[in-house]
Amino acid sequence: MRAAVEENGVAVVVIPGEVFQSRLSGDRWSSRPVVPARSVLRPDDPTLRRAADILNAGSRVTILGGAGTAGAHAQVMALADTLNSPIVHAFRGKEHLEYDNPYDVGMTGLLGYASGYKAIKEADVLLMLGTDFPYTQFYPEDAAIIQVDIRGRHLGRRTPVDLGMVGSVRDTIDALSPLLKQKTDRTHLDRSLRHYRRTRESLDALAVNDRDRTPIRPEYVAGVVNRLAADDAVFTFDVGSPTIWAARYLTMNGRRRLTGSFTHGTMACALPHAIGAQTAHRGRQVIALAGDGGLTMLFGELITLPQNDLPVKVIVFNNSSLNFVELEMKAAGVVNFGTDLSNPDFGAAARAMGIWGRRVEQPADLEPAIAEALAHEGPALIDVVVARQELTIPPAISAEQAKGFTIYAIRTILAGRADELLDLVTTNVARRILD
Ligand SMILES: Cc1ncc(C[n+]2csc(CCOP(=O)(O)OP(=O)(O)O)c2C)c(N)n1
Ligand SMILES: [Mg+2]
Repeated sequence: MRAAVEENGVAVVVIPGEVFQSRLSGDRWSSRPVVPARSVLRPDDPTLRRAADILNAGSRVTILGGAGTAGAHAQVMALADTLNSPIVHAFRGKEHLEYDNPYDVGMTGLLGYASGYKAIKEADVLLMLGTDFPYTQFYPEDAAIIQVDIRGRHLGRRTPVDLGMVGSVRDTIDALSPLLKQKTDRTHLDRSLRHYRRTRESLDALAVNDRDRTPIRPEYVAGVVNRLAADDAVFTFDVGSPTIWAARYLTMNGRRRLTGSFTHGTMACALPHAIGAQTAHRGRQVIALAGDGGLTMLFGELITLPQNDLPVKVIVFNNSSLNFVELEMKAAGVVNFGTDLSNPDFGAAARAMGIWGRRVEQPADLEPAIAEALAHEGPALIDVVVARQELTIPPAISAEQAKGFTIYAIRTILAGRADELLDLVTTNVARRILD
C-alpha cells in the first residue's frame, strides 16, 4: 500500500483469505498512520540559475505542461505571464491547465491540433513541466529544451534536453521565478493565441447540429454532453475516436475531472474507469464516453451499474465500427477489413439490464435525451448513432481534393509526419478549405 501511494500508479494488493480469519494480538498492532510531511522539491540554486539564463535569453519561450502541473495552476500562469509564453498541454495536462488560462493554445500530439503543434515548433526555448509527452516527432528540432519532472528517470527520455531538473513543478517555479526577467515582447504569444483562436473556431464549428442531418455528428454529441454536464462532473472516455472528442470538446474548470487510459491506450476503459470513479465519489456525476467497440468489449460490466447501484451515465458513440483503427489501417495503406461492428440497440439492451436506456438517431432528440439521462437518479445509457469519421482532423474539403488529401492527411498524421501535414494545412489547401 505504501508503494501504491508513493508510486501514484496502478496497484493490486492481494490478501490471502485466511489472513482475514487470523487474529493479531493487540500488543503487535499499532494504528499510528504514516503521514508524510510536505517536502519542498526543487533543483539547487546553480541549476535554477542556468535555467533562468536560458529562459531570459529566449525570445520565443513555449511551455508544454502535463499531469505534473496538478496543483500548480497559479504558478504556471504567473510563469507564462513573466515569459510571455503560450501554454501547450499534453492530454494529461488538460484538466490541470486548460481552464482560466489566457495563455492556452491547446493540445499538441497525434490527437491535438495545429495551434499546439505550431507554438512548439516556432519556439526557441521549450519548457517542459511535469510531462512525459511521448511523441518524439512533435518536439522542436532546434529549440533549447528545459525539462522539470519529479521523476529523475523521465528526464530526456522523450527528447534530448539541454537542462533536466528534478523537482515538483510548483516548488521549482516558486524558486525559479525571482531569477526571471519580465519579457516585454508578446509577438510569439500573440501569434500563437491568434492561431489557437482560429483553430478553436473551426473545431467548434463542427460541434453543431448539422441541419438535422443524420447520422449525428460525434462532435455535436460531445459538445452537448459538455454543455449539460455538472460543474464537477467526472468524465471518462474510451480509446478510439471518443478520445479525440474528449480532448477537443470537454471543457475543464478545475473542478471537473477527466480520466482515461492515457498511459496504456487500452480500449474499453471508459466504463470501468467510470465504475471506479463513481464508487469513490457516490454523489458526483460520472459520465463515460464510450465507443461501441469499447463498450461491447466489456459489455457484461454494464450489469455492475445496477448491481452496485452506481448512477453512471454512459454515452455510446455508436458508429458501427472500430473507427479509429480504420483510420490507422488507411494510413498504412491497408484496405479496411474486419472493422465493421454489428450492434444491437444498446438502449434496449441497457433497459433489459435495469438501466435507463435510449437510442438516439435524430439530432433533435439528442439534447433532451442527454438532459433526461443526466437528471435520472440511477444509471443511464444513451446509444447515439453517430457518423463514422473519415478524418479526425478538420475540415471538409472539395470533392476533387478529397481523395488525395484525405489519404495524405491520415498517412502523415498517423505515420507521425505531422509537420508535413500541418504545413500543408496552413498553406493554400487549407486556406481554400477554410475560406
Ligand atoms: C485492448 C485494445 N485492443 C485494440 C486496440 C486498438 N484500437 C484502438 S482504438 C480501436 C477501435 C475502437 O473502437 P470503438 O470503441 O468503437 O471507438 P471508435 O474509434 O469506433 O469511435 C482499436 C481496435 C486497443 N487500443 N486496445
Ligand atoms: Mg466505434
